[in-house]
Parts: sequence; structure tokens; C-alpha cells
Amino acid sequence: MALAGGVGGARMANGLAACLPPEDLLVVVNVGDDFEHLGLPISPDLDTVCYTLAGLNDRERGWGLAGESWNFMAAIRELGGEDWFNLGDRDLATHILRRTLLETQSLSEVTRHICERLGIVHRIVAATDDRLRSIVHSDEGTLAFQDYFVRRRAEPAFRSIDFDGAEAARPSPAFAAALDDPDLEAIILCPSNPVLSIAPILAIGDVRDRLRRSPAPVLAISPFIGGEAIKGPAAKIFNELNIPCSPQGLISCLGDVVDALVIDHADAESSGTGLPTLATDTLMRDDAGQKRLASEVLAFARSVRR
Ligand code: FO1
Repeated sequence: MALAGGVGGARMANGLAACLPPEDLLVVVNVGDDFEHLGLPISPDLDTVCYTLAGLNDRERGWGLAGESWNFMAAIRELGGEDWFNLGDRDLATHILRRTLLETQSLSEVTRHICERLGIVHRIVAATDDRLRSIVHSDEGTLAFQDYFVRRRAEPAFRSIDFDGAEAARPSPAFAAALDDPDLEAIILCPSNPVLSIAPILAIGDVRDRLRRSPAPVLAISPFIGGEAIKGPAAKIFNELNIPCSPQGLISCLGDVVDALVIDHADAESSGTGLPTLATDTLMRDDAGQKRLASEVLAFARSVRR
């Protein structure tokens, strides 16, 4: 089972999908970034993971679809509508269909429908089908997630984050079944933003307790290489929280559910967390790199005993 957020998580999930048959992989995706925009239910991390596993994602941006056109955005701008969050013309269909299907289905069921239509054979589910929203507290006040991340380009100084609804939220049915699966072999925390993408999943209901109880080792893959984030504001946020962008910093953020670490060679000297650690090349440059890292992580997971 892999817990994933945005772009880094999608790439790792894609690598795992290249290594494992459908029945041996469940990708559990953060939904704290979700929001209602122009009357549409937007699920950025679910869409990024689905588009990536379908091979349809825009590799440059990391999110959205390749070969997009932006006529809708041009038209909404002409009409004076909100244009800070870019919805491509093809991506728009996903949001409009999701709104219709959510009237009678759960977010995970809707995601399964989308995956079937996109030819994705591996299982991708929402971490929870209940309401969960990340709220960022910054030096410029309280911001809804996408306001902070996209509209303000993550520039405000990060102070803290709340996962609104997390306590009452339950893991989605497939996530709960995997957490309780006595034969589960590994739980992989993908190299997504630990604070923005992984923490909201761990905050759901009794997920942390169930991760501790699972017979499967929990492996955290560091999103940092040599103190820098590969993509996105993870390093900026860690600096603003006075957490080092190091293996120790990662553990201090994710807490005691982590059994083992995967870090880059660049951080091998500084690891010193006392946990079993695999040092390798964690930069996933392309599909082959994603598959290589995934296969190394799976081999390492088999060597880690609870
Ligand atoms: N990220 C941006 O930086 N700018 C955008 O306009 C934008 C639009 C967008 C639309 C659909 C979608 O699925 C993702 C989109 N993202 C955009 C990325 C998104 O904000 C992030 O991927 C996640 O919320 C954090 O990983």
C-alpha cells in the first residue's frame, strides 16, 4: 500500500505500478487539497495520481493533462470569473463528471469509475470518503489550501496546518481493509510533501494507531535531496517550521509510525535516525527511474522486519 499526495507521490505510485500486479498495490491518495471551485469538486491529488498512472499527465507541470487547451480559462477570464486556478478543457470534463457521480457515489467509487475509463488497472482510492480540508495558518492569516498553494504560490510564511474533519473522518473502505490486512507486506509513504500531503492522511481517524498495529513495515521515502525539495514548497515549509530538511527532520514531522527510511545518497552521512535506512538515488528522472526506485524500495521493505 502506498500513501501519496501530489506530483512526487504520483511518480512513486507510477513506479510501484510498473513493479506490481494490480492485486498487489493499493494507492491511497490525500484529499486535504480538495475544494469546491466554480461550483466544481476539485480533487487535485487524486487527479494527478490517476492521470500519471494513465500516462496522460503533463510531465512538465506534473499536474493536469498533457496536450491541454485552455479555451475555458480564456472565456472565464473574459467574463471576469476566477482565473487563478487553471482548469484545462479536458481536465474540466473530469470535474464535471465527478460532480454528477458524487450525487450518488463516494469519492473512491467515482475515482474507480474514472480509472476504469482511463484504462488504469491498479487501485487508486481516496484516503477518506468523508470531508477533509487542509487549512493553512500563515503570517498572512488563515488560508484554504489552494488559496495558499496556488493563488498565493505558497509565498506566505507557513505557521501551522489544520486538517479540518480529520478526527471524524474514517479511512475509505479499501484503505481500512488494507490497514487491517494481516498479509500486507509494506506501507510506503511516498516522497510527497510530508506536511501538506502525507500528514493529512495520517491525521484521519485512527489511521496512526492502525499503521502501528499493521504487521507491514512503514517506509518513509524522503522528498529531500541534500536539504532541498525536489519539487514544491516542502523545504520552504520545513525551514519556516524550523525543521531540518534531513532524515531526522522527516521523522520529527511524520512521527513514530515510521519503521524505516529511504533517503538519497546525498543525505547518507547525516541520517543518524537509528532506523533501518536505504540510501540510494531517489531522484526519479523518468519512468525508468520511477520503476528502479520502486523496485529498490520493495526489496528493502522485504528486508525490514517489524
Ligand atoms: N497548481 C498550480 O500551481 N496552479 C494551477 O493553476 C493548478 C491547477 C490545477 C488544476 C487541477 C489539478 O488537479 C491540479 C492543479 N494544480 C495547480 C496543482 C495542485 O494545486 C497541486 O497539485 C496539489 O493541490 C498539491 O499537490
